[in-house]
Amino acid sequence: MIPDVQSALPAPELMPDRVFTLPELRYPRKLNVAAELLDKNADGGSAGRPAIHAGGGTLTYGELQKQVNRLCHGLRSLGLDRGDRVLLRMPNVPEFIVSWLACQKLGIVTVGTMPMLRARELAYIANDAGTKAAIVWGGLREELERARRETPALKRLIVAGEAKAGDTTLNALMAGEPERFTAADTDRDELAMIAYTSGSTGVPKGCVHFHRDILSSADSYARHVLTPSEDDRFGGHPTLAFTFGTGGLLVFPFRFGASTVLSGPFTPEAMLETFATQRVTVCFCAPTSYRLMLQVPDMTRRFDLASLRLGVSAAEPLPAATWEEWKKTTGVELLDGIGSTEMFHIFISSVRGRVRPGATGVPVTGYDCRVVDEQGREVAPGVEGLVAIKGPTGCKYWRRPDRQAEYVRFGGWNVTGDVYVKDADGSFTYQCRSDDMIVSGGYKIPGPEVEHVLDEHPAVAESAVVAAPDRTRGFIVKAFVVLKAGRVPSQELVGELQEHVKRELAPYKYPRAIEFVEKLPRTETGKIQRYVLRQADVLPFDPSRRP
Ligand code: 3UK
Repeated sequence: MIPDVQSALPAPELMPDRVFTLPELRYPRKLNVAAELLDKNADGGSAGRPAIHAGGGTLTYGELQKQVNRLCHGLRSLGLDRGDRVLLRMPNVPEFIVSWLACQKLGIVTVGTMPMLRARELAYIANDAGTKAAIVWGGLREELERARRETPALKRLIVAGEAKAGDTTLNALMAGEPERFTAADTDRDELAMIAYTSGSTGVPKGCVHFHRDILSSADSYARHVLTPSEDDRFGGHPTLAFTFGTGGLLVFPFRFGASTVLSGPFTPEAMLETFATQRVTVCFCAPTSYRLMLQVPDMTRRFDLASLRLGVSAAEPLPAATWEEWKKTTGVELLDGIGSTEMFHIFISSVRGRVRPGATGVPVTGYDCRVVDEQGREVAPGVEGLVAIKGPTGCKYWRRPDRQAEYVRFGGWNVTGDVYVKDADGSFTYQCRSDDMIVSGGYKIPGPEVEHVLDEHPAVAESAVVAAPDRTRGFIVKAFVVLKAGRVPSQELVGELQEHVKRELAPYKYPRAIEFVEKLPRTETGKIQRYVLRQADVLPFDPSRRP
């Protein structure tokens, strides 16, 4: 392991217990995720089979391998090599996959970033991960360029897609390079990627995944729950930078010699159109997106969904009503699954033919899950508690020993912060989050982060942000705002505050509802009482305070 990397990982006593009892999870000591996902297919008789469908074209495993190998040489010619961190900022385009695989093949650690992130969020991630270079999509360069003023170590930008004169482009790096490259002989527990999660307090945390963690998720969850074949076509909207997407749209299809269908920004019609025309067989979406698709008039008459054999639903709870309506409308079963950035992917999932709508499901083969109290003792069936997980993947925060102990507790168990009930039949039902994280449309929005940005606005004295129930999105972000003396509530000010948040943070974090209040409810010790706000039982703004 690379020295500066070793010190950034949790101390051994804070490491999660990792369990590799399934025979398919016993990997050799030397293991490279790109060799497993790409070379095994391209050199193993599948060179002519499709790997990526995008923009009307198809890239075979053989073609993909050549591009990846050329980029490996190109990246090395820039001095980038094993152990370096490279930031990826791209939408779901083939270049993302080519870059990701080339980095993995070299032993470079990929740091995927959500396309919607703003400069301040990107700067934090680039500095925290110590990224030396970034591969950025031309259309997404602006926020990264703004971030660069604060990221001295980020020396190089490599531009994919539309470029400007003087750019180092991905194409130029690949041009003329040899088409063969032997994967680095990485250790199975060598860093492969750092995935950032917002966490409930608003300071992003990097979750480290080793080469074998990524494959383990494919060989437990995908292998046993999705039972994929070479003929499957995986599709959906999660960004490739989110581990839900990295798994569903890259790792899982390639692990089984299947193909991935990449599509543009999500709209319900565009997603259905992709499912129909690209003959997607397994799709990955958040419940909110399934609900939005169900609202499309004449959905099944306009879009032929006959190819679809199952749909994965994750990132937020899937209500029984959404499951039933999707089944009634399309005939396809949705498989709810809870996963996290820390665990790489899904660890509790519904099982085909045995779905209990409303329940998340049962532990994925290879994972052990239980519901425990604050001391880590298992509670009785039917009793609420924290869900705790052990399996082949686990939480390893990058340079965050303080937060590590919150996730990995009770002797190596991963504790996600979700409250669950385990029923007598062994199925797990989600109840709520145990912290201030707001889950809206599958996005994770830390209340305190939004408060912090609202409080920077000149009109705001203080604010508190909570989750308010919403029919489509599950929950929305709602802000209670106390204005500074002399400032008056207005619809314009609501718009101004919303714009302010959208400018400073990923736009999905903005408060869709804002209520102006006289003061925030607090405990005697001064803590904001968010449960009071969730019941919206607060003093409204008093107009007599007008200047
Ligand atoms: C919540 C769910 C109820 C839960 C993710 C699949 O969502 C993913 O990762 P994040 O790090 O968030 C993790 C948190 O999201 N959650 C996710 N799925 C469900 N709550 N039912 C669900 N089915 O609070 C969890 O702790 O953004 C999901 C695969 C990979 C992922 N990274």
